[in-house]
Amino acid sequence: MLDHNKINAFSNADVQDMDASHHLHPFTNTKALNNKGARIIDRAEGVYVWDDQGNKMLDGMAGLWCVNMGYGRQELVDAATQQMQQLPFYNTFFQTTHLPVAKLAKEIASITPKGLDHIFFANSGSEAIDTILRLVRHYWVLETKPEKSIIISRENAYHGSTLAGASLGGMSGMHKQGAPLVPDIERICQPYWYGEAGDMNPEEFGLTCAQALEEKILAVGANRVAAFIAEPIQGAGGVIVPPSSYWPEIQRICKKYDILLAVDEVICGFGRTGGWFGSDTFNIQPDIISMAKGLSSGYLPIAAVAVGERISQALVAHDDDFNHGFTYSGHPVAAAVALENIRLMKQENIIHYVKEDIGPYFQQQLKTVLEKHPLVGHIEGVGLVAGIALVKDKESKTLFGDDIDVGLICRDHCFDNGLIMRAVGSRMVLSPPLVISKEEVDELCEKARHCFNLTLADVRDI
Ligand code: PXG
Repeated sequence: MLDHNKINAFSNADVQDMDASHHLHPFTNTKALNNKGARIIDRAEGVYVWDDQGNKMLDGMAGLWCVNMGYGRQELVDAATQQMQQLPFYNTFFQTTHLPVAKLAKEIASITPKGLDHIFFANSGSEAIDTILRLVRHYWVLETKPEKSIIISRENAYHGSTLAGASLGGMSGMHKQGAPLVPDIERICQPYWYGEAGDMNPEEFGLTCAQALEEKILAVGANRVAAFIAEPIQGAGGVIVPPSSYWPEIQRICKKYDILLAVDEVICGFGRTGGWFGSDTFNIQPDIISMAKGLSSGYLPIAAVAVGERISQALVAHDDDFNHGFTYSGHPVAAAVALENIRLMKQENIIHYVKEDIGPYFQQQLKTVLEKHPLVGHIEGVGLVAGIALVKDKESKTLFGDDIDVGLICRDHCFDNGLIMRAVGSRMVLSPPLVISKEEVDELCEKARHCFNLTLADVRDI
């Protein structure tokens, strides 16, 4: 075998040079990165990753919200190897199928919320979101209501980076690039209680934010609205957990106006919140959901859309093609890995572990160790996902000014001190592998406390 991926055949500078000369990184200021040189990640095991200098880091982000079953799972490697030997690829376009994809569709249908029994495969969360957009609009055409083409989403939502994903998302930085966006998309406010509720209590605020959907539907006309799309908990937006009044009201409004409810489970799916899906945790009954990331624990790219009866029946009843799909829709190797990943999740009782054991412990330890810290304004989370608001003044909830990027300062201290945490503006977010132990949670919290101290020392006098 070639040793082209053995890091010791290359110096750190060799890799950084190749990278700076030829690799365009996603969501990255290329100039700034190339001046500094990328950090080179070399290997991983359990909840830890190592860089090429031998520095060990606790991965509080599970890669990028995805390595749910942890690194180094030989079972997943074996599943990929065996499938590659037997059938490395065959398409599913022209009336063919194969065992891994058929089995995986059945398996996913058995764990998705009630009625979501038909599965369309894609390779990334963004492709799954594109699929949802095309499918819900197509559905209303089949229902002879083609004027129902508007999709309502939310400010500060993240639904991926393809044109449909960027358009549906509520990230202004993304809207500025590559426009014009997909038409017929409207947005409402996010249910960010800590940051945006003023004097309202969480329940009042949750209702108010949900009722913004009703106002928007009435403003554009219910006869024009195809669907509402939202993440159960906003992930990349900073881990925003909606008040408990929010989702029931959204559900009521969608029913009342006959609007499809699309739930983006790319982060919340596969155990993150202590249920198979965020929809289970929040008791949502969606018409259609997207999933990716935790489906294969990130070992291979695979994503899916689970379609409820209403849409699937319309598709089946309609004697024509749905003109959509990807070369690698239902890739056999990715499907085999996803199947093995779900088997492992069941064997290790991971949903129960997150819901009843490690999730509550994680949330409680974050509060015990970090809540009193002078930088910490608020901690929110469910299961194994959490967002921590860093503030200049706890009492008044005052944020740092634009001249201080407290999140990035904190993130860099974390990296330098053996902890990977992501910064979303001034919010620090955590989403560790679901297999994390209590000792590892303790280590994570202690490291975070240490890094918050270092951050405080940096920003106190500015
Ligand atoms: N929906 C949601 C809710 C996501 O979180 C996507 C769709 C798109 O998935 P793909 O596989 O196309 O990336 C995502 C992805 C971050 C970050 O910095 C988050 C995501 C992706 C990249 C970075 O937090 N989420």
